[in-house]
Amino acid sequence: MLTLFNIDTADVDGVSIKLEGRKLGDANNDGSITTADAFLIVKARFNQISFTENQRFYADVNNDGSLTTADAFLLVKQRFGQVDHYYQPK
Ligand SMILES: [Ca+2]
Ligand SMILES: [Ca+2]
Repeated sequence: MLTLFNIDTADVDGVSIKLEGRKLGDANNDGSITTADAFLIVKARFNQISFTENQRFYADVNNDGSLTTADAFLLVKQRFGQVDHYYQPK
């Protein structure tokens, strides 16, 4: 919950809130989806690196609960415009 104090509501004629979260697939949390994220996913898949739970969440782009090469492949498809940023076919 967000609470704002000491605001004179007489001076407010509108409220706009924009929330921007981390992009799904942004495994390295650099703000963009790149092949570097796909590479990290593959490395995590084959236990060459370990992901935090948060990284696992953002790397599981097909939302099946596990990290596989399918996540990396889907991310590459998104990167090259074959699926949209929701990882749905265009
Ligand atoms: Ca990234
Ligand atoms: Ca997955």
